Amino acid sequence: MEHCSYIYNKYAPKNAFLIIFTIMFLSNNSLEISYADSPSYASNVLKLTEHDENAFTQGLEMYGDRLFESTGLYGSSSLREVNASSGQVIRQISFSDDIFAEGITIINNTIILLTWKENIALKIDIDTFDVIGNYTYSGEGWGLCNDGNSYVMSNGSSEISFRNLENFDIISSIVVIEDGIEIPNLNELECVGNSIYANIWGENRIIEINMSSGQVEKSISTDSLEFNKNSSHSVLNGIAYSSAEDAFWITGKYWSKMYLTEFIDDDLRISEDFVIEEEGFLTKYTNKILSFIIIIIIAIFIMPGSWPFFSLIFYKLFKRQTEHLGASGKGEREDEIT
Ligand SMILES: [Ca+2]
Repeated sequence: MEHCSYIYNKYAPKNAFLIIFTIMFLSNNSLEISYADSPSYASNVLKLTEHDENAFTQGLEMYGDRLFESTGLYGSSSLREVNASSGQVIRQISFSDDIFAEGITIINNTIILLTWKENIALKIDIDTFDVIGNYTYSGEGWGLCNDGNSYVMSNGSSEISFRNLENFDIISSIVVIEDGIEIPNLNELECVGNSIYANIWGENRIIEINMSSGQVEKSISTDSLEFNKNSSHSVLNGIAYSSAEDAFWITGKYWSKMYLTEFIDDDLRISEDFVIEEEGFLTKYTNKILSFIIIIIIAIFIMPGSWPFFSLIFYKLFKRQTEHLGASGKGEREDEIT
């Protein structure tokens, strides 16, 4: 007993190190995949169409079966009507060089177009594209949608404001929170039911926000959609809900394609991504099984009294083998004599 106790104390720090190392090794895969608690969704492409890859897309919205897009930058800001089937621009107007167009929304046959730092929202007739009025506001303008009762606007922060349809005054606002953390850089918006969909500047994902609480209810990856790799400005920025297809048109700045997508639970995804995910799954569990075997072996070898036990086993096996060889050798010799 005293001998066993000595062995145990001698190897205790080493045992602790091995156990900690093994636990870290085992938990490595889990750390890689659990980056957020929001339910994770993926973009499943239903169809795709062409998109003007010179368009610095800032706003995208459907009105019935018609698709409208705004593009930004000083000197090249525009408003377009786009054929959703072909991606061709049906008609467009350009704005003066001092206007940097941002998000758009449409209500009562009027398009409302935000500007970045000009503190003005233009009211534009949907059929003639004539500017018929404007609103003024303070701060920057980024994304815009409406829920039928108010305008819903982002300004690049984590705050979304609800504005009066008559005069654009702020009625209320929410702060967007995901897993207890404020989410800044909210950009293009889309209002659907009681949810606001927003893409986040510089990120390949869309979040679904509870319109009342500001809580993020879904995080939808757009990693499977192809952006323009030739431009560092080619970021996701365009969400337009198509009620006829119950799906979302998605595009971005300088993207050459526009994608009609549905958002589906990651676990139910059936696509090429699913196969890749499955391979990752198998790899993950193969590693865990190997880790488990290693920890069992380590546990056996560091267990107090294991060495005398194994010595006894090896001795018995050796003795048995020697006896067996001796017996078979005698038989062979007897066969030779015969
Ligand atoms: Ca939109």
